[in-house]
Formats: sequence, structure tokens, C-alpha cells
Amino acid sequence: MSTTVKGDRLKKRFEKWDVNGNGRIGKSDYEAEARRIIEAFGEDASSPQARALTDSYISMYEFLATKAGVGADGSMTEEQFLNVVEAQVFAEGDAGFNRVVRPTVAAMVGLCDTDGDGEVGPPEFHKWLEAIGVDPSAAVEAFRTIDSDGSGTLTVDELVAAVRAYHFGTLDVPLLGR
Ligand SMILES: [Ca+2]
Ligand SMILES: [Ca+2]
Repeated sequence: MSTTVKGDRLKKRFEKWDVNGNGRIGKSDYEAEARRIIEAFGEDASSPQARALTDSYISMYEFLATKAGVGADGSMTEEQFLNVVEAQVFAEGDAGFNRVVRPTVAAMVGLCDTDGDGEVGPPEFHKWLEAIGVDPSAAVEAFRTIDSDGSGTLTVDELVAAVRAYHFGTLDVPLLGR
């Protein structure tokens, strides 16, 4: 069952990024996604936080494209994308998520963390969801679910676990865009 959810959620992801509908995604799609999030936060594109997010998206793309065998600057078909994410992220479990997803989650925390405590509090999380285009009415419940130690703030670890939970179908709120 989780395989179906993963596949569906990734396919949705692919279709959203393949803006011109040519059946391929490339580095520019990842850059555009980072830019869109930065704009939604009202962040200056040249700020260290914004650059960290852009860099993390580019690194994530280059890693996956290289592993898919198309080269860091190459583009991937849907099949190549689904296969490489399956092999490099899902099949590797925590290690895969930590290597591929964690730097991007950490960069998102950097953008959100306006009070500078290194974690994401409820108002910061609300803004996160808004910025990626998720209905923030889900924020309160999602926050409680993701805050697994009940500390009242979300750490990078808790958020990486949440991205994983989303792709395995145990959480319905996407954190890196729909
Ligand atoms: Ca904070
Ligand atoms: Ca917590």
C-alpha cells in the first residue's frame, strides 16, 4: 500500500514540476521551485537563507540526476525520476532521506526560523505551509503530529521524519511542496 502512495505522490510531484509538459524535469525546475518558495517567504533572493535553499535544491537535483545516469545538468524522464528516487531515497530508508532531503529541510528551517532558535515554532510552521501552497488550516494538527517529542517546536530531525511519513502515506501534509 505504501508503494502506491509513494508512487502517486511522486508522480504528482513530477507533473507539477514538468511545467511545459514535455515529460522531462531538469535542474531549472528545481531552481524555479526554490525561487518560488523564496518569493513566497518574501525573502531577498540574495540573503544567506535564500541562497542556502537554492543551493540545497540544486544539490538535490544534481545528486539524483547523476545517480540516474543523465549527468548533473541532464534532464530526467518521469520513469528515470521515479526510479532514482526509489533507489536513492526510499530504498535507503533513513540514510537516503538524510542524505537527499535533510539539507533542503534544514534550509527551509533557516528561511522559516524568524526567532532564531534553530527550530520551527507554530507561527513559523504556519508560514512554511503557506509558502509552499498548502492550506494552513491543517497546520495545527500537522504540527502536533510532527512534534513527536511534544516540545512545542519542530527540529530538523522531526521535519525530515515528516517528509518521509508523507511519502510513505502516514502523514497527509507535504512539506516540500505538493
Ligand atoms: Ca524558530
Ligand atoms: Ca519537537
